[in-house]
Amino acid sequence: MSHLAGRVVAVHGRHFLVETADGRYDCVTRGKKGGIACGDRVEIKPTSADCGVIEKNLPRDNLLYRSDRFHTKLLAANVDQVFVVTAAVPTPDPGLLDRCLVACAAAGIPAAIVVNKADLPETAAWLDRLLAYEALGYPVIALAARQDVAPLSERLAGKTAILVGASGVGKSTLINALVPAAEIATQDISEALDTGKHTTTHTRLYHLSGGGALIDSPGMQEFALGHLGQADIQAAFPEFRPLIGQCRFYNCRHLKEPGCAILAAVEDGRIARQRWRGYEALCRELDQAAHDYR
Ligand SMILES: Nc1nc2c(ncn2[C@@H]2O[C@H](COP(=O)(O)OP(=O)(O)OP(=O)(O)O)[C@@H](O)[C@H]2O)c(=O)[nH]1
Ligand SMILES: [Mg+2]
Ligand SMILES: [Zn+2]
Repeated sequence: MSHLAGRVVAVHGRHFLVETADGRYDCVTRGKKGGIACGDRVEIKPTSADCGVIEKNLPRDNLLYRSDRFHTKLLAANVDQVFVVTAAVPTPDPGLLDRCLVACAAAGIPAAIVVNKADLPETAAWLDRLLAYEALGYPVIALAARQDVAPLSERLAGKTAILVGASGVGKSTLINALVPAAEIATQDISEALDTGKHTTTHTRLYHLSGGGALIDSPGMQEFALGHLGQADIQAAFPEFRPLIGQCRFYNCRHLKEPGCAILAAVEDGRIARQRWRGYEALCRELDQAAHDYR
């Protein structure tokens, strides 16, 4: 059989579900290739009616991933839009949100913030905190997955988008509402059955009836960004941009240097201290990695 072009729609360990014009194939890679993500475009060689081998990974437009010193975790490839899903309950972690946004900037993928569970009274205070993000240029979309997903669906047409965020914010519930055929198990059902949480464990792409695709991803607690350099980190903070070049030292890292324009802005409140702390933490991790490497 000749080769078929397809797209990876699910990753299960070393198995990749690949969608082609000729149907879906459960594929493995030849040898120790690895490095294949949900959303990747590939060429496969079918070995039976529904199994195959990935022969070639086609060039990517982009790749969203996490990495620490030991592991690289590919989230998805060829994504047009990232929605960082948050909710006021369970208590949100602004540091995680910042890291998600940094990862998107580094991958060159537009990011928007979704606030799910708008039906909960705690949401108002969380939306207040997110006004600062709106001012930075990130769209903030508030909705309740169980009531009305129109505010999100109108932003999806024709695109490949991914939902990322902490566990329990409602990513899978949103996808079930947007893609009725998805039928992903969410936490509610399992709570009733008392069989533990129905947390998502695999990344998976679902097609939208109006064209486009939406990727569900497992909830994350942390977002390590070991692959980023100083320039990537700095460029991912839009509020720094107008001040770059105004520090006393041309190679200022904005950590504790005298005459730093960014530290001055943190001091007088033009830049949120919490955001700068996130920047500082990323710089420290970078230094630590360089130190360990020596
Ligand atoms: N009140 C309220 N609860 C919601 C809403 N959307 C989802 N939930 C609940 O939030 C819980 C978690 O939903 P999931 O969709 O499983 O969350 P998830 O983000 O996919 O979680 P992981 O797969 O672990 O990453 C479930 O009990 C949902 O019923 C909403 O709009 N309002
Ligand atoms: Mg889920
Ligand atoms: Zn500086």
